[in-house]
Amino acid sequence: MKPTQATFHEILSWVMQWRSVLVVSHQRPDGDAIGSVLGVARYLSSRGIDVTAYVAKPVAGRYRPFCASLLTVGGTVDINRIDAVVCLDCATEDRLDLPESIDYSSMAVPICNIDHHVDNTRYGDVLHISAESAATAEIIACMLREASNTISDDCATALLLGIVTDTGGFRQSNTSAGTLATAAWLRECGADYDTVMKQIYYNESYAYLRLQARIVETMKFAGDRRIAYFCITRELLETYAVVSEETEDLIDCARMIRGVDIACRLQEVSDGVRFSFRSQNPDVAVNEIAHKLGGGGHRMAAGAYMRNIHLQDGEKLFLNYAEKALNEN
Ligand SMILES: [Mn+2]
Repeated sequence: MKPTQATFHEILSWVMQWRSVLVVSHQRPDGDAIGSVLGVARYLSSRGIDVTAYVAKPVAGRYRPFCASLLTVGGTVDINRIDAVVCLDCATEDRLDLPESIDYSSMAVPICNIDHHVDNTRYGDVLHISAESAATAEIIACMLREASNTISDDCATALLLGIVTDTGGFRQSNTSAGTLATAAWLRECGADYDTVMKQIYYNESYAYLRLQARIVETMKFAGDRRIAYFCITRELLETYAVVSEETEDLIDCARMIRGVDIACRLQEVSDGVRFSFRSQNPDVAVNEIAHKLGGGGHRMAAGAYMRNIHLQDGEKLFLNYAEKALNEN
């Protein structure tokens, strides 16, 4: 039986009962994943809990200034010395960014699942899923705010990083009054707003900007120009000397074009194609397109990963589903 929704108080007292906790998020962690992991890890450490904050691979350079020495990057974790695992911002158990030494299905350790993805599979033993929250970091900040008047400045900075990145710097429609109030509270707690904004929005390499220019120049359109998309080949990344971890936000080039309802980035990877989708029209749910391609996500932001498929075939599939999605509206 799937666990029912726990209150903030229940979640926090459940987590605080353990001596040693592993905190993880999803593979290819974004700002919310990293901010959530760091925020929880800092809070639990300050309460005397032995925390392992784990990511399997080095995080993108822009996030590194927030990590200090807190993150365990790669390697093995001895599950026998872990009392509980806290999973953050991860909708499905198979996307968890666990050490290779740990197999989810045979893991006998209790699990807490905190997330804001509408399609979360409700795995784990105790959970709090809030699809209304803009970021998992927002859920955590609300939880900590209920428990304490204040949190440390670096815990607040980590959570602010999560909220800023998952709202696109407070530009996206998921930014509610509650999101802004929570961000304001984090700033009162001493969150370093300036560093977060500079690291995320004023921190591109010239190589990246050149690639962006190329993508804008060669943007493809369909569906009466309501669909804008581009393909990133491995050759293109090599030519521009940009690593694939840095390509996440290029989709903004497509979505910011006036009249575009569906933006998509198709990226060629070693064994298939990775898709990111953004909707600019509340009536067009891009997670429905993502589901058809074996992925998932939110109505306005989603993704998919198809193995054993060529870029051209991925493009055809995407166009077919995207045009259908538009015709239904
Ligand atoms: Mn998130």
